Amino acid sequence: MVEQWRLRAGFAERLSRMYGREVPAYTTLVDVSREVNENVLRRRGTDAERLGSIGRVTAERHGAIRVGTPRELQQVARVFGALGMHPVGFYDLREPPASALPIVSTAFRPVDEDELARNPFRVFTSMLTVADARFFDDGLRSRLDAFLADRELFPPELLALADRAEAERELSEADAERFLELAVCAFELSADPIDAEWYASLERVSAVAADIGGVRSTHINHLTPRVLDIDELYRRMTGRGIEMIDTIQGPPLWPGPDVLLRQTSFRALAEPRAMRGADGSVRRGALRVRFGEVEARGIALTREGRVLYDRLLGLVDERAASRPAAERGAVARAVWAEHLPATEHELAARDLGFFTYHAVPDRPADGGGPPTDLAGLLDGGWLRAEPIVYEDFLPRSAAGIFRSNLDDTGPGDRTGEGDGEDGAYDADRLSAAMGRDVLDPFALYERQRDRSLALLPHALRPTRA
Ligand code: OOG
Ligand code: NI
Repeated sequence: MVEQWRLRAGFAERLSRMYGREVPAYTTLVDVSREVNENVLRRRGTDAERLGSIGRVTAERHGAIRVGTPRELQQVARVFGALGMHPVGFYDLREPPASALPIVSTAFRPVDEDELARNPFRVFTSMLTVADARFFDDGLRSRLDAFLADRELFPPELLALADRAEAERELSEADAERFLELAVCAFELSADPIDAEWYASLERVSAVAADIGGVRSTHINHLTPRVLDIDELYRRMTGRGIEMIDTIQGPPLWPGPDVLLRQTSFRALAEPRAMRGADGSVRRGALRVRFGEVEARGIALTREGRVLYDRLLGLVDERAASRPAAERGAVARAVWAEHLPATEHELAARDLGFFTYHAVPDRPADGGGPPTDLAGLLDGGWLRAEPIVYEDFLPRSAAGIFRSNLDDTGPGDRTGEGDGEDGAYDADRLSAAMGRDVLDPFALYERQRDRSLALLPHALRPTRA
């Protein structure tokens, strides 16, 4: 039998092979990531593995897909459910700080520590907000509804196998093979001709809308390896002649602890696609829809830490506004140095970052009893804090990735004002639409931290965590 985590690892690996065949620059990205990771490991030794074993990091990928309706989202959730991946987090890319893309998103990923350690594959999954009157007028909306209702992204055989794998948490070798084959196929770029007029009418609203609702299938639009030194990777990719977007998104490079997520990407390449004209004739066109991205992951921030992070981003925007674009990095570093703890220790003591806590067994006895607060326990050497890696995404970076890779014209071309009732979405409505709970990422990190605290000897449990 093939266990769920092996299905997940197998899926990630096959998807990676398919993507590498079709988007050669992705293979370069994976090769360079491996080189950089090996270097970091040589340079920093076991310290390099503080946020995940090198085995995990080397195999680690995330992908992204986009679907059109709650029904399609529900179906893709069954496919990911088979792989032990659950919807975590709600990202509204229509609103600031992301803004003006007609989609809402979640990420499917494993949630248990041991499952993440076995294979952390995750997929950022977006759904078109067809009912949002700010983007789609009544005419376009009803054409979209009809088009989406008529397509089938996932064949019934795939969904039946998925349901079985989810219920039994394993499949026979033969069923696993068939399931993986069908699943990878569902995310491949289709060669079917595209209705040029229909695609263009959606493109006038948003390139994302056209990518989702203009074709009869879905596709993985990028696959992202994880790297331990993203600045070094950026230099090496540029050195190999691959044109990267101009920035690394997320926190700046600075001497303090790495937190959350830093990402960068290379632009989508124009790929040949068959386009069907109004007269039925098919010609060769080209679309830029698949790209490459790479990321470095840091420590997960607590709710309080996250509020601080978002506030600092605002501060950076404010201060950088009157300066040349090239100075943004320096501005960000200065803001960080001013406001963020420079050490992991302080990040833990101020409860800004998530850690698991462990009793220090060989602490020399010095007569005194342990203090009762977390900061005191850490300062006194009673406890050791191990960082919890951030497993999720950042809405602003996500929007940056979308934008830099689609020739989107932005919010200027919204069709109407106001958010009609039917366009409203939050985590609860997305859960209801999907028939599965969208989990709160903070609650998952808290659970992991609290489990470690519960395992501490009674005398060492801080009164407040
Ligand atoms: C998803 C973009 C978001 C990330 O890493 O933030 C994303 C998409 O382009 O569909 O993948
Ligand atoms: Ni991504």
